[in-house]
Amino acid sequence: MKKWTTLLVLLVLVSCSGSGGDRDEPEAENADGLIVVGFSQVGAESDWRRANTRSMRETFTKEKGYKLILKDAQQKQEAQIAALREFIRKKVHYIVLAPVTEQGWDPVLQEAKSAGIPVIIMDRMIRTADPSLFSSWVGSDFRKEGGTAVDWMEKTFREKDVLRIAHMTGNLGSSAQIGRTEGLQEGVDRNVGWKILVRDSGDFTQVKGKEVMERFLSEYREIDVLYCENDDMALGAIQALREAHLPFGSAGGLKIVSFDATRAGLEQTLAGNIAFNVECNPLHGPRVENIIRQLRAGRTPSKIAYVEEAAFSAAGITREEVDARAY
Ligand code: GZL
Ligand code: ZN
Repeated sequence: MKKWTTLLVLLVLVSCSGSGGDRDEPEAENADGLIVVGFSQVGAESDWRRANTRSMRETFTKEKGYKLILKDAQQKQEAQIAALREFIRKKVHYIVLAPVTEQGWDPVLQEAKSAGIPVIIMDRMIRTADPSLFSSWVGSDFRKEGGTAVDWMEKTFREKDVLRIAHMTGNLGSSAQIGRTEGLQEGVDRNVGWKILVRDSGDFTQVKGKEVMERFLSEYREIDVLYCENDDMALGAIQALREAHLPFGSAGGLKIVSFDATRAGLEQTLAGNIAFNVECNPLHGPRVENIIRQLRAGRTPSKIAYVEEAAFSAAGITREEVDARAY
């Protein structure tokens, strides 16, 4: 009797170990044949970000053969790294990363590469010594966005000998902040009369934008331009200006330059409260899907793909343009 029992136990053990399949290859398809996309999103800090998330949800639907796993990191890099490790454990087919800041991604991207999972970077950029760690990046040319704003400032304030600028930045270390700040710095280097009175980060949110603007106004009464690196912070600054009963926009006084051109931002531009607004297009879902299609077809997508972006002035924008906006 003893001999048979041992044999039976042995058979059971062998059959169990076999059921795990080949543990180091991504599953070709998951249970219901869907392509599983793990998406690590910065957060939900702004209208822009929420539109960006919507674009991804609308693109990667079950009907189109996808399963989207979305993780919101509340603007914390360590939460994004944990999300990527979870995607690797789950053996997703593709990872999409919208990196909160540019530095510190190589170790976790190396783990994804070792697991054979392609990574697509979207929106902001990463700094890496090893470009093989990601398949493709799609996003904005943030420095060009800054340049567009500065071109408008040079034209608009040509006669002013001195231009006193308050600079509200986004998340420090994010590509959007780095590029838009570089654009302004190039303008300051070119225009001897431009003075940056004060600089602080509003973290791309409306609440922080209001707080920072209140501080700016408590320290400086004579500000000609607020160079504000997204619409949500600009909305906060407008609240602060209203509470301080200070003139701004078409009423004269301080002029606001902003970025994103979200619907709320363009409503303020149409109302004359924001003088100039540089578009930052969040609708990256279809672009990311196009990259995944190329990878699935065995083609090599372009490493870098910038999206075309426009700009709107209070003087030129129309109601039709605002109503036509997709986000
Ligand atoms: C820009 C994006 C920025 C937006 C902000 O592509 O990274 O982050 O300008 C958002 O609104 O928070
Ligand atoms: Zn942009």
